[in-house]
Amino acid sequence: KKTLPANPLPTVSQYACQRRTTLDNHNKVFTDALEVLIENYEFSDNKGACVGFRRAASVLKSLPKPLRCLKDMEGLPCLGDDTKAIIEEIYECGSSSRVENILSDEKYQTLKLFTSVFGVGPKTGDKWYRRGLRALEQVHSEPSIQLNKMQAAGFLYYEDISKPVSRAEAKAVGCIIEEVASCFSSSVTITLTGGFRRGKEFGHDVDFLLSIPEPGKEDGLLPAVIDRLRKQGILLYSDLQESTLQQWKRPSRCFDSMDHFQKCFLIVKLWTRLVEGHREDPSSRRDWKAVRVDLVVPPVDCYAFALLGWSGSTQFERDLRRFARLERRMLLDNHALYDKTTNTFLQAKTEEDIFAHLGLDYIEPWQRNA
Ligand code: DGT
Ligand code: MG
Repeated sequence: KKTLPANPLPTVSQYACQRRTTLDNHNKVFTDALEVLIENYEFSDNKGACVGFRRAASVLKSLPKPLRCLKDMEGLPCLGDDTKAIIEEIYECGSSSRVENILSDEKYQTLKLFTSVFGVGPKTGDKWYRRGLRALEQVHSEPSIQLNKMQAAGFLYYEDISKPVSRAEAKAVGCIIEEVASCFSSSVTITLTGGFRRGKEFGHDVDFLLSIPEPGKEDGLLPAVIDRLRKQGILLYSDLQESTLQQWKRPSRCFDSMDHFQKCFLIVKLWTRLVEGHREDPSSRRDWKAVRVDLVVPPVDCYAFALLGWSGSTQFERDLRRFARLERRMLLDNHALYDKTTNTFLQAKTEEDIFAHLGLDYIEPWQRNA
């Protein structure tokens, strides 16, 4: 007599770029727990442990239904013994002691707080922690601490930029950017990328790709945009990074290296009356909100690669690159796709072209929430 598997799941690929991951996460109890571990390993710069747990969490996010028993984990890729033990404990006790210990750990709590400030990464956070600092007010009133320009803005606008940005706010920001960019050139197009392109209702910032169809015409676009925002009195912070594309040779193996496009990281003042669906709140002290905005200007011939690279999720991007390298002997980054077998660059006008070069089924942006 044959017995059927308890819960037959379709075969799941080890690569996020071969899975469709919507925002509908049926295994949030488990992925939330794993994300605490990941964050804690990021704080201690344990890259190896991060990789394993990130892949495991990403596999769980892609599943079409909740894991109902331990047997459901059989045959799933990327679930190491540590992950399985955590899932098992959550099944049995409702929570994981390893995760609970981290959540109540003073160092974890403090680093989470410090790194929630724009411009403060794990290294700086750890430095402040080792000096005995535990609260943002303590950092701010410590005379021996020199904040850089980015961190100073991070503290100044902390209340606003630590709050999520809504889709309606992102749209309103888009209208402002579109308006100021079109003063520079009427042929500028603007595309919302990042989490909002993947269908998220809230984000930590708003990411846009700006593009001009005529090659070379994009020089000077961001300085002009920044200048106009300043003149309108709505520029609260700007960090302009000029293009370093000349130094770029071919895709690098390292995901975390930033791309070479002209880009800027901004904080803008968004008048709340410009936000659709906004209702006057008489108790509110201000009629504006500070919002983090990233603008990126890729040259036209890189546009599809930039769009794919800036749409995320970060885990989806990592797995696309890993897939390209290990399964196709190709190097992918935000600028290009390079075939190491033929030593050629593969051109692409659209994201679909890039998936086709890689021999992958096309994955829609809202299915990239890996
Ligand atoms: P959010 O803003 O928290 O809702 O989430 P996302 O997915 O919009 O994340 P965000 O804004 O940090 O970045 C958007 C995408 O841009 C991200 O999925 C990948 C790309 N990106 C951002 N920073 C880097 C980086 O340092 N290196 C590379 N290669 N790509 C990056
Ligand atoms: Mg974003």
